[in-house]
Amino acid sequence: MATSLKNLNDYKKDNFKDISGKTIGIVVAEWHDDITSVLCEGAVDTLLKHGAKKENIFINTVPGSFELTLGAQFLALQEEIDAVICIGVVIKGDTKHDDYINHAVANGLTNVSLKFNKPVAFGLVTTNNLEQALDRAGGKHGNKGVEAAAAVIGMLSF
Ligand code: DLZ
Repeated sequence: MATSLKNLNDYKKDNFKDISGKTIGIVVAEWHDDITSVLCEGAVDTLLKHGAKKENIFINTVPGSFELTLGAQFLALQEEIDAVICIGVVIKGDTKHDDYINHAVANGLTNVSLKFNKPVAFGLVTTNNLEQALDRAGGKHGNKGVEAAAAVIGMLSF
């Protein structure tokens, strides 16, 4: 978790196994795409850094974060996909839309992961304002896309 003391990019990599043969799907929400694109870059860079092959990474977009769950399911049901990373940004507004979306995505991705027995990373940045989102997309709290990719590598190494 990002706090004033902890950067999202601090992750344990001692137990990471070779992922050069793994195929990973990424689902990216188009809402706040200036931010989700940076998160996606962080995820891809991290996968490559730990041995994934570029040709084994498949990026798909969905309209908004609410659609991440179905996007993840479309990918997870493909036999060749070993893990899925979902990326989105939901910023609090005047209404409770963020609550509904965030809970739906958290529950939905948990279900997809358990249904298909594959790692599905929750790379959803859920913030009170734009600044907090930018802080977590290459800003002072690192890049949550990096953290999501690290989570997937960790689970593929389980
Ligand atoms: C409708 C909506 C709103 C208000 N805010 C966001 C947001 O901050 N981040 C995001 O990824 N998506 C948002 N959406 C779109 C919903 O996720 C979804 O795409 C639409 O409700 C259509 O199902």
